[in-house]
Amino acid sequence: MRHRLIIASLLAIAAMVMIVLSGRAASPKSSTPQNVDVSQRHLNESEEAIAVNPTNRNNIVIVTNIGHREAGLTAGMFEGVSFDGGATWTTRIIGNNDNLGDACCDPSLSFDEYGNLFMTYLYQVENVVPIALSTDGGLTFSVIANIAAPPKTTGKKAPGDNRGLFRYVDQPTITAAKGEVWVVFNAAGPMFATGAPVSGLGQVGAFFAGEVVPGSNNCTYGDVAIGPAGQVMQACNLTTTGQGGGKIFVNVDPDGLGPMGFGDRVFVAETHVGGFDFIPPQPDRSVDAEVGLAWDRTGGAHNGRVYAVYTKEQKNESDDMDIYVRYSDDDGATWSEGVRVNDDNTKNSQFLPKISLDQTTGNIAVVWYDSRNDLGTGGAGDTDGIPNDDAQVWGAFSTNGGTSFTPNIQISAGTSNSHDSGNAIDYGDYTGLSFFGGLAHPAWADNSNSTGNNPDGTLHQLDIYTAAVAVTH
Ligand SMILES: [Ca+2]
Ligand SMILES: [Ca+2]
Ligand SMILES: [Ca+2]
Ligand SMILES: [Ca+2]
Repeated sequence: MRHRLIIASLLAIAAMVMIVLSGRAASPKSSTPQNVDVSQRHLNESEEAIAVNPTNRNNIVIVTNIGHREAGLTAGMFEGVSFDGGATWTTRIIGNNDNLGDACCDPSLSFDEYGNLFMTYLYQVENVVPIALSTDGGLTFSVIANIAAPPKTTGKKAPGDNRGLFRYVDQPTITAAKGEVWVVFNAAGPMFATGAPVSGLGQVGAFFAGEVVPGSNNCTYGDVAIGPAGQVMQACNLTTTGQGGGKIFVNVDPDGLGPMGFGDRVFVAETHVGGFDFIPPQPDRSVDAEVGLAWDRTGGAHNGRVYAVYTKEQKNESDDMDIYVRYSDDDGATWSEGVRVNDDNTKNSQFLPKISLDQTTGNIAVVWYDSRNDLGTGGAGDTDGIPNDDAQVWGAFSTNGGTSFTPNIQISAGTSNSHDSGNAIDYGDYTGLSFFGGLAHPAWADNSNSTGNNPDGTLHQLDIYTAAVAVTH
């Protein structure tokens, strides 16, 4: 620990020297927040989850994928824990055949109002979905449940026909609030959901047997949100093969853990984004539309409004992807027109959005990877003279219930190139964002080395970066 502090101090001094020497000539706009390299680790970290503890807003936790083979590991994920608002981080590898098992990847995190930190992820081999709980702000976790395929006919919410269910599992997402915790994931075809009651710190009941979400076959990369009355919404991307198209659907369970199940699916938006839609800045993994939800439980002006963020490709296979937000005031039955969040005038790619709602204010934040500054003509946004293959991270706020968004903010100080990382999944399938108490905390994969402390140098393997972004109006 002490060595880490000394090293951090030396790095800080080195960074100041570099800033003086460079004369800040290539510095981003002054509005760009201070970037922090959380992982400072050799090899690739990507596909990150982040959560801020509502009982201690200085406690922030990040968990990400890592490359296993390159590190000589068979399993594991990267974890960073901060107790000073994200300025400094304690880091380790978790799920490397420790008490969290053989963690593959796909982490999702959620703190609840008691300070419980829930985590879900995928195992390497087993086709069950683990739920882990930390009651000490992310310093330690233990597995409290493994969600397996339910028996075929038992349980009040049992699916009718679950042949083939759990042949594989993918992309679990966990959300906790209002005395309940829910997880959704793709269970080899349809989306599957289950939840458990929560009554205090470390006080988590049993997960029910679970249910198949109606009409969700081939719908994946989902999200789940909890409303002010304890109602639950899942959203997913119905993807056809390849890049041709996608549709966003939601389903609502109106009484949460009560006896009712998820209702019929409701169409939200057409995206033109397939499950594996290739774009120049994400050329190896490709992207999906990456729908995300946020539900206002503030009791304020827009209490009960639920927001959905997603990516839309303007003309199919144009690579001109943009970020949109819609909202619903009737628990997902009807949706507003889409509001475009990115405010650039280019035809370049914006992708992998994340939304988070500050439950202390009702303001929303959206962040995404953004290639607007890569015109292939050199300069700060272009690493290689090729247009639209480099990316920065940008974001915006809405302080009026999603009616409009603020001028966009460049959040990453540097410019990254995912293909240069050699990471087979590029930046990953998603990015992280947690917005609480007026500060948005994004987490993203970055190989710009803008902070000068990525041990792999510039435009090589990815580190995980974060920043504290103050709400703007
Ligand atoms: Ca497409
Ligand atoms: Ca665009
Ligand atoms: Ca470029
Ligand atoms: Ca790294």
